[in-house]
Amino acid sequence: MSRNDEVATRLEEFADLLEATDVEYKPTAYRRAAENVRDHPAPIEGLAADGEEAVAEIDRVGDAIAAKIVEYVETGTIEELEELREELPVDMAGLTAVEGVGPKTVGTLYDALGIADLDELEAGAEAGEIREVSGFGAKTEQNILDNIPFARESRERTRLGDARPVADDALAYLGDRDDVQSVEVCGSIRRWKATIGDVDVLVASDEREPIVEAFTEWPAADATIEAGTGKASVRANGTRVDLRIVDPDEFGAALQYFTGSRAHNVTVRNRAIDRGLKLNEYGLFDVSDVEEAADDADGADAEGGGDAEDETADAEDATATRAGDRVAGETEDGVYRALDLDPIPPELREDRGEVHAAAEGRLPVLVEPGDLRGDLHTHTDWSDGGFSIAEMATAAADRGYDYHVVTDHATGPGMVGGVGLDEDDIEEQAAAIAAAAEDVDIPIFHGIEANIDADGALSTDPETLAALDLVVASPHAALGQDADAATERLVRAVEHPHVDILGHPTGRLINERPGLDPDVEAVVEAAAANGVAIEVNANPARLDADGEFVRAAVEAGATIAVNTDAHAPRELDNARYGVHTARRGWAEAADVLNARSLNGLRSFLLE
Ligand code: DGT
Ligand code: CA
Ligand code: CA
Ligand code: ZN
Repeated sequence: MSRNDEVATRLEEFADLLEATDVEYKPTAYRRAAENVRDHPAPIEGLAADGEEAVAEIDRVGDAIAAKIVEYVETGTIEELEELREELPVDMAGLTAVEGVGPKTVGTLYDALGIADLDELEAGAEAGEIREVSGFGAKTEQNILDNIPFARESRERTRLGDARPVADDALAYLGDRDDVQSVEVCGSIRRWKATIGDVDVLVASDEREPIVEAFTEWPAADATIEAGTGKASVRANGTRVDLRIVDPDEFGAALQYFTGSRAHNVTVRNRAIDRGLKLNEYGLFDVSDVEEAADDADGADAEGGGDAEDETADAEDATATRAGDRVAGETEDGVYRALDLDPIPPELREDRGEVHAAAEGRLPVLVEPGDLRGDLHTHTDWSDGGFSIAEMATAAADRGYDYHVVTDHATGPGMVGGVGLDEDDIEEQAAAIAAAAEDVDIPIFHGIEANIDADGALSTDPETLAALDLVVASPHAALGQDADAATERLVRAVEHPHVDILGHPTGRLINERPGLDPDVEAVVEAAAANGVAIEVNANPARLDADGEFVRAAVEAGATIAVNTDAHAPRELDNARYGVHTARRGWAEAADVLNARSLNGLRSFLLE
């Protein structure tokens, strides 16, 4: 975290505490100032050293706030903030992570019930105390209770889109070194899970110390959490990054072990045991000739799983865990092959039948980023995008795409501030697209992102939709409705005669709101029956549909569309997050609409 981020976070805390104690206007001023401090190009500590006037040069930062910033940079605290914290000693960030709980609610519940953190909030709701507080009721109380688990998790896990650039940076930094033979990420980030507990990095080398030292000096690292021999952890961009260094001939086994998931590893390890082999982070060993002591440890290993295993591994000395004749371990593929398995792509390693499929030689040939031929859901400055039709389409052509689809927002629920296009705007845009197409090397299709109302109707006229090349229909409002209503809504939208793609089906925002919880089977069956593609929205805040949804869709015979929903040219780069999410759902290129050629896309749209 830069000092600017740190100061901004303090100002935001200030704003929350003021709001909780019912102060008006000031919270907004603090939040605006925080935003501008965070985005300010110059380091705040430099400005603070020049005095309050220099700090007050930042837009929206007045004299009072500038004085507090200087106080913070000089002393590490802000007296007034300390006083507010004493007045309201609560875990503000934790409590406000609960959907529907804002700073005001936190203040009210603290005054009435002394609730200071998530555990106390949960206990208060379970005991029926919250419904008794004026302004609250049984329904609010139940909502709070329902949203607590999501809030807990969102506090602990980082979005893939925030963690992956950090991982890529670590790979480039370590990969540049002569003493590093191989470097790879492992853990959940290699499996491309939507959220990441920590980033795991594995290095193959004969060296230890110089690499650990370099890692703690990695420019992206804000702090060192621990540094040992062959192991270190740092914090970068708010995420923990674990480094392990192993000998080159054990790299494959370590990669397999530390990629997980745990459930996948248990199934693979049991397969090894069935064959008289032993699999651990050092290699795959034939232990048929090794004496009983090692067998015992092995047994505990297999049954214990999870955390117990850490202790087992630590308790055993390194020679014992390497006991037996090594049959594989240098490469990960070699480990799988020695177990009579086809190598299993990391995205599939969730113990959902992939080991069985690998044994039978029927793993899917997963879609790859290079398979995409175009993007079917993008925005321009006609709605809330920041760039023109020609700029977006040119960016698509520059990426090597064969076609581009513009799908600006239509008016409807969830579209605030006149962002969406009405029927007249859409007609006008058709002419603008035709004009832009003259200067761009690839065909531009005219689509729309229509809104799915709470009851499943679309908020744009059927005649207007009929005239368009492509219709993405997405839910944007009423995302808290119950499961049955959500299922009915999405099925009805999919049955609409003009809909081609169901956009971000649940409307979830990762770590922010859970979104709709429909009966996925019903939705994907309707999609397959009506020739509607299920979108994997590649925006890293969404990744919606998720891997499980995709898997259900693929199994039902529905088509998948991997779209970025880009509002700017650089957001077309998010496509990889969508492709890897589709891979988590076992999707092959043949399942993906925009992996098809221009003619393939045309015939799908005409069907
Ligand atoms: P995360 O970080 O919570 O998103 O999830 P992972 O899967 O990255 O988990 P992490 O970082 O705790 O460990 C990375 C991988 O290493 C994990 O997927 C499996 C493996 N692993 C680590 N510790 C153990 C253990 O004690 N037992 C087993 N079986 N595997 C472990
Ligand atoms: Ca991890
Ligand atoms: Ca880890
Ligand atoms: Zn969109």
